[in-house]
Amino acid sequence: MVRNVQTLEDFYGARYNTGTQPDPGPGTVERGSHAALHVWVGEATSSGEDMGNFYSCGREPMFFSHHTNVDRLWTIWRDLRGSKTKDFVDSDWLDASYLFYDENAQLVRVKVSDTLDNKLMGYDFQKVDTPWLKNRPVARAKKSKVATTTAAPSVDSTIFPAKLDKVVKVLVPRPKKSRSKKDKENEEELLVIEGIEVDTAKFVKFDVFVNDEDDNPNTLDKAEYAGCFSQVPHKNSTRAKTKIRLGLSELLEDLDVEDDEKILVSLVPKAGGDDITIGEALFDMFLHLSEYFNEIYSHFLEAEDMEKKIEQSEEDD
Ligand SMILES: [Cu+2]
Repeated sequence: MVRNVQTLEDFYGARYNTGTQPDPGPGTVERGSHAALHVWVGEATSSGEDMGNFYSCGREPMFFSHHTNVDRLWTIWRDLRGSKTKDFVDSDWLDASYLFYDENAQLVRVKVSDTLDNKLMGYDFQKVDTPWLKNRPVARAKKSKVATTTAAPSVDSTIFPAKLDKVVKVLVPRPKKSRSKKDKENEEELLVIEGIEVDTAKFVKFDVFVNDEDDNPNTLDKAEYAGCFSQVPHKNSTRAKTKIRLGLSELLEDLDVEDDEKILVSLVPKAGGDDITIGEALFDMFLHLSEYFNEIYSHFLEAEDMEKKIEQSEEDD
């Protein structure tokens, strides 16, 4: 969950507040190990009770230790950021609040901003070694030429929307190549998979690989593995349209293909593929001078809000 995640949005998930489309896109903290454990512990039925479904997972005692561990991983991630921005500054998020009963059966209102530092809530996690941080995965094939020899179609052909009932391979051109260390610190290179359409009541999962020479890639501990999309089922069935962003700067270094113009992307269905449609795959560069950006962005949101209020009051007049 740490690999290939440089930006807040890619860890926590995309911005979701008034005016945003539903399901703007889950972050790695949610869609990887979190979803996997829900579904793994739930019954092997399509609805997956108790742990494998949103409405029933709280009935499973395991739920509480699982989510405590998610909080612990979240804390480790925040600590690893050192002086980099740890949290969004969007007040819509920080001031969002929820009602809980406390130990005296009194209702208390808790804001998101109250929960970001666990020490303020009166507990801390035992410090454990994190030797895995230093172990970058090894490439199955360094400097692979698969992107120049493959017969896979280019992303600009008409392969999308594509149903994920089998492995889909596509060539994606990069916006920039041969980037310096400084370039990478400023801008994250992202593979964006847009228009992922799924049934919210089903468990679905697909894995994403870059330059993997296998017809059916499935090696998750090698550098070619870029990440996954997965979803814990909800009780109600609706069509959801979402997206994921996968940071690629580290991965391209590990594969030693920084100078290549194109990469070969494999989308590999693992569960419910019959029911997954992919809108498109594209590259994007994301500026992540994050502290600075975050601040500018929050001012922009405030100004936008203000504008809406003025427009509204003009309409009312
Ligand atoms: Cu959960």
